[in-house]
Amino acid sequence: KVKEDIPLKHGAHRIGKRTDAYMQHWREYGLGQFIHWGVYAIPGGQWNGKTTQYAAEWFRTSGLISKEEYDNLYKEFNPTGFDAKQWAKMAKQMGARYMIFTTKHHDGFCMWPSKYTDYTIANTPYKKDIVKELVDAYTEEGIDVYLYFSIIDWSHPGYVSGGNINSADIKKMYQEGKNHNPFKTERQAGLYEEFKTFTRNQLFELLDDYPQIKGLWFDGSWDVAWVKNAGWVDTLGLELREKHPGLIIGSRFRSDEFGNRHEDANGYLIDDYDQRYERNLPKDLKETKGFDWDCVMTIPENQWGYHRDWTLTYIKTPYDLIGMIVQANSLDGNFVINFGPDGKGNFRPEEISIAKEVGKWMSVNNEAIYGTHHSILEKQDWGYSTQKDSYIYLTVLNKPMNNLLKVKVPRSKTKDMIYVIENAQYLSTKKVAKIQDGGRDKFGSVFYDIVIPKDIQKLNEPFVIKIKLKEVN
Ligand code: FHN
Repeated sequence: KVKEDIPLKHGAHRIGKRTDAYMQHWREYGLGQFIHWGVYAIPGGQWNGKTTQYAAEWFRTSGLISKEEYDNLYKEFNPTGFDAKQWAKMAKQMGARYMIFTTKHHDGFCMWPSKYTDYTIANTPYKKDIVKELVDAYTEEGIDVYLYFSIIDWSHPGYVSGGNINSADIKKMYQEGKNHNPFKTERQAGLYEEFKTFTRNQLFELLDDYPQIKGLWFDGSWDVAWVKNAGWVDTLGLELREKHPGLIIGSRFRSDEFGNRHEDANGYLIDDYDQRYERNLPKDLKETKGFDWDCVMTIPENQWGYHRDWTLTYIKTPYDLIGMIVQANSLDGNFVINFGPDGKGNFRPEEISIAKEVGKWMSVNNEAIYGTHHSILEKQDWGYSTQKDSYIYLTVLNKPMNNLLKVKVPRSKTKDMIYVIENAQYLSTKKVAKIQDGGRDKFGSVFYDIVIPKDIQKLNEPFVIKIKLKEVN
């Protein structure tokens, strides 16, 4: 028996993927850059000789700095080293095709001169509009810009958290219809109305001021007060889309009326792509449920903003990140690497070198990433495969000890036909790959052994073999 959908007022507005050109373009990015930058970059996780182990962009809550001290940091924000054009060049060289920038993180500090608050870049010694500089510079380099916007805003008197809808007890209470009221007083409830108007104004302001942007990237929408306003948020989303045709918004903006985030009560994706993958990747296509998605990834374990001490956790290597770029694209997602510049506007040397290494690899192998999707090959131990038209890209992350790469090619869906590899070539050397018959299994899959030559054996990095399949009988 087919389960009937629950009628929802504020669930998904579409079943299945967006099919327009804007979203098709989004799907083909492959690689993006995230930048977390704000006044938290000044302390960089340290204050009066003490270091927070926790995420540096949450420093206001670290207990190492008083709220008052933190809220006055902006008076020192003067990133004299900031060069938007250079940042955009670095992103371009890394191979990023979109960029997400924190216009406002949870502390509420605005990197643009918002007219709705004084807590902005305009009132720092730097004065200039950082969002504008970045939007212009990245757009100039052909990199699409998305604006990160935190719903949580600790600087606004009307902002109330009311708890996290992700916590099991709150979610249960909410879903059972028990009145979980996020507001302790009526005055608080009234002030929250002001906060909603303020949030709405700021979002329209961003769309007005930076019309080139392609989308808004929301965060902090797990707050119960926001979730409680699902209907209002839904309308706001529709208004934003009306104002900015093609606007792309992920699943972190709103919930349905039952407090479900990302997927509504019927299992449909809310808004344009799944934003659940933060510091983790789906393991297979089944897990993605066929949704569009991107994954945002930190280089240390969980530091988004600048933290002075990068010895606290493991730091991902360029090859860790390249492996993840390929994994994401092989599962139809985009991969986004986060950077956290310091208080002067400089990227730390480790980030510069990672961007260079990733860029070096991308410049040779980006054909395996841009515009590709999951391939018809099943996941194999040597790495991941992506596909574009009839070409399949095998990205080898685990080189076999015997230098014979066993590739399993599936059975064709056409009766009595099988797939054979028509030709194969290394993307880095452009040389033809030597292929040997590797046998068949009883299900009709064909195996090939690709003989890895000396020059590729010597490589100390992932490599790509581009193969073309042909159906024969
Ligand atoms: O709390 C934030 C965190 O600081 C960071 O901005 C990430 C990026 O996705 N989002 C939140 C945690 O989910």
